[in-house]
Amino acid sequence: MRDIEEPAEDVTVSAPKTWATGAPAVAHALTYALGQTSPKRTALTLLNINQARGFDCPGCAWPEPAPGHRHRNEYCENGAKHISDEATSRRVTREFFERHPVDELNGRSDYWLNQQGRLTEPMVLREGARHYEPIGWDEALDLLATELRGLDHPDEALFYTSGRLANEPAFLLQLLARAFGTNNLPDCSNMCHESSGSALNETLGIGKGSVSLDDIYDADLVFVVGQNPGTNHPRMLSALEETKRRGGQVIAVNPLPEAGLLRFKHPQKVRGVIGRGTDIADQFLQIRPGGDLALFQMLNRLLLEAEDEAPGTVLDGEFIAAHTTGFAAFADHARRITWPQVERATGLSREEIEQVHARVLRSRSVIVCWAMGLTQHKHGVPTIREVVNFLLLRGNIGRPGAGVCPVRGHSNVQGDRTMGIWERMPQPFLDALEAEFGFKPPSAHGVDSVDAIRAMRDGRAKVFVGVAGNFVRATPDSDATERAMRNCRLTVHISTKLNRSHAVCGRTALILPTLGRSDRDVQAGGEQFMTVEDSMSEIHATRGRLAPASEHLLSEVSIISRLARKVLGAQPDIPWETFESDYDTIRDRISRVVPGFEDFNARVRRPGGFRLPNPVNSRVFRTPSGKAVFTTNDVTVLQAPKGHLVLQTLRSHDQWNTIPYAMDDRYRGIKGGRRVVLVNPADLADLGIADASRVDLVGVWSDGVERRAPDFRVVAYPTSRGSAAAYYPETNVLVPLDSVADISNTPTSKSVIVRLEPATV
Ligand SMILES: Nc1nc2c(c(=O)[nH]1)N[C@H]1C(S)=C(S)[C@@H](COP(=O)(O)OP(=O)(O)OC[C@H]3O[C@@H](n4cnc5c(=O)[nH]c(N)nc54)[C@H](O)[C@@H]3O)O[C@H]1N2
Ligand SMILES: Nc1nc2c(c(=O)[nH]1)N[C@H]1C(S)=C(S)[C@@H](COP(=O)(O)OP(=O)(O)OC[C@H]3O[C@@H](n4cnc5c(=O)[nH]c(N)nc54)[C@H](O)[C@@H]3O)O[C@H]1N2
Ligand SMILES: [Mo]
Repeated sequence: MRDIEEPAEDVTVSAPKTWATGAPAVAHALTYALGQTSPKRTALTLLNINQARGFDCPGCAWPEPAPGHRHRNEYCENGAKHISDEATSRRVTREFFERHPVDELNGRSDYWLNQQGRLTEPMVLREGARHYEPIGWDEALDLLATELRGLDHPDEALFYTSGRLANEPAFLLQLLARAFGTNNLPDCSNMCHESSGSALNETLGIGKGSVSLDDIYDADLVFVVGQNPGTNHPRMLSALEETKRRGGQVIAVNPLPEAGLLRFKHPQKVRGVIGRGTDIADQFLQIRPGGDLALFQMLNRLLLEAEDEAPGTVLDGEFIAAHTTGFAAFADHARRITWPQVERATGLSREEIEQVHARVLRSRSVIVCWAMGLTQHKHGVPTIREVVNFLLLRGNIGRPGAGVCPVRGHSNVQGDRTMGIWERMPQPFLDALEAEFGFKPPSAHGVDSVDAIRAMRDGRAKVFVGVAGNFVRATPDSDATERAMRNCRLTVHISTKLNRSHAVCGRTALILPTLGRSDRDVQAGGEQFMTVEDSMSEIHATRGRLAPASEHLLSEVSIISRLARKVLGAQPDIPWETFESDYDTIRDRISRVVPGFEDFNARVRRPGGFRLPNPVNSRVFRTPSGKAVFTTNDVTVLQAPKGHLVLQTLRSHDQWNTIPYAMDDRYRGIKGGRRVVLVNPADLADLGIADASRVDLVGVWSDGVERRAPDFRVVAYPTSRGSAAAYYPETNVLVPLDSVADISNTPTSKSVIVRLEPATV
């Protein structure tokens, strides 16, 4: 295979697309797959995605239809690219590390590092060395165990995970951390749906979505807010197409006219490939960033006023009286929101919002879906609380076709939380661990991702262990984070592919290569499978089918189990060796610790698996009052100072989180480069900046530190006034570490105040 070259930035721009998917998407996926591996391996890989006896697509957490209702190709263009990226035939060998010293790797792009292929054997970077060198598994794990045991306090260790981890290794990792004595389990969710968890736990008593796929199909009205499904959850478009076919409507709320929100051509149906496709959004609200709280509060005021006019016909009075608290204070507050406030916060007209209100009145059942456009703002938690208020008013919780739908990102990010990957797991979970394993887990909360960076920066954390993920690129304030990582005594990454976190490391560093989702996993007890939980609480098995990328790889379960034996010894008495050889024995333990997993091994073997109960769907709310909670939330108007813009950092069509797969963003009409900033033409005119000119993005934040992302090409683009958009992770350098969402501590990646300066390079 030819050498990988650093991609050149040579941007061309055409008009954004008004529809998503269809035949070109299938072709794009196949081209990427065939660039990574052979046609045979491509076929074997793609045909096993999301089949009942295959593996779960790691592309996103959108659920699969019930077995029997799946397409032979139940995956999307981007899922296929993602899995081909893992199934690549390219390999990173010890010779590679001999050729490339760490300081060189450090200067390489995320794209180039990822394109080198799968990691093949454990490597160590010894203190003062310039190159990673091979190390045996035993020695590598001894090195890590010795460092962990030598710490003054278990809280000096950090165990980061990303939502790629399946349930079994996730359960073992939190067990290891807690038996070792720390709750320091930061995860990618801290930067993702933490605001959803915070808001939903407080108001509904459970931090998860309540709807199923059938609910989506049956809803009269679905809101898609702060989400770009055409790129990030393409299979969601098939579900919305079904909603429309059954007579439902869709309202999209977004600063950008994203292709998938407008029109959709189903790639696996004839009418999708050759026809015009389905119009998805019946109404598109081009909102200003951060305006959603004001929008939903005004919708709530309008509902309250409609009820005044026709008492007993608009609100679900019975539901409110029987199942909620806080209504009076909420209503009093919501009634006071004014049109000028809402128009300023949202940039929407009164007429548009009244039109939405009319649709809401006509709809018996309503669902609100959302993703990063709501969660990654300073007021992300109050915004989602206001969404809950909106649904509670008409009893749109706990009945068919209605409910909350935070659309998760990583394929098992929700499952990891269920398994105990959380720095603040509630006491009943810790008690259940104690009862099952006979040790007392620490009860003091651990650190989340942002606090983990602070802890490393301040020398309070000394050993960083990352299982999956790419911590230094996923986190905010890249310069500060890189300094923090370098401040560690030891950094360790359990990974499938090379990324920048391997190059920006502690004084000593380990790379521990592991099996991916698509790799066959054979242990002493025979061939193993693992399990995952999707965005709608469905639990099912995932089985790799491909020959592993190298004979030296260990599964995540093996690595964690072997490490645990070295770190913990025989105390407490946990059968790590048995766990490693037979994953059923892990599931037995899970079934006794985690509610809803009774009879886990039997139920997960049924085709399609099973769904975890969500008490909200029986209108049981596990809040302190036992009722759903109405809240009062103050409206924020997000406005950049004169001469500045509100920048959101988002994903292109050709990337998977921190990893670009190619330099294009097809639906937005961008080709050949990632250093672009999308700005409304009227704002460009106001700022006196020409389309296609080159600028630096300069962050403005109260600490006075200048944060600069150099050399971006300006693209005049129909984004809402006053806002701009550019890709993550190139722009993470602009997100201040201390700029976080209230309550959830999530970095405010969707509202970074910047100005554009002529490029300095
Ligand atoms: N192909 C692919 N699939 C993925 C991923 C990937 O990188 N690539 N990542 C996975 C992960 S981990 C996640 S979390 C999800 C992310 O899925 P998304 O949340 O769809 O991802 P983003 O690209 O961050 O897009 C945010 C969307 O919110 C809009 N937005 C920004 N600010 C606001 C606002 O204030 N209000 C409103 N209403 N909208 C706003 C943006 O214009 C954009 O359309 O996707 C998952 N799936
Ligand atoms: N500015 C800005 N920052 C953001 C966001 C944003 O929108 N804007 N989004 C945030 C969000 S939503 C998220 S979820 C985080 C994502 O943060 P992370 O989850 O930390 O990042 P990923 O890019 O998904 O991690 C990719 C790496 O995971 C490893 N990997 C892949 N598959 C496997 C596997 O099966 N096993 C193991 N052990 N390793 C594997 C590979 O080595 C790969 O290089 O980023 C956050 N950061
Ligand atoms: Mo995410």
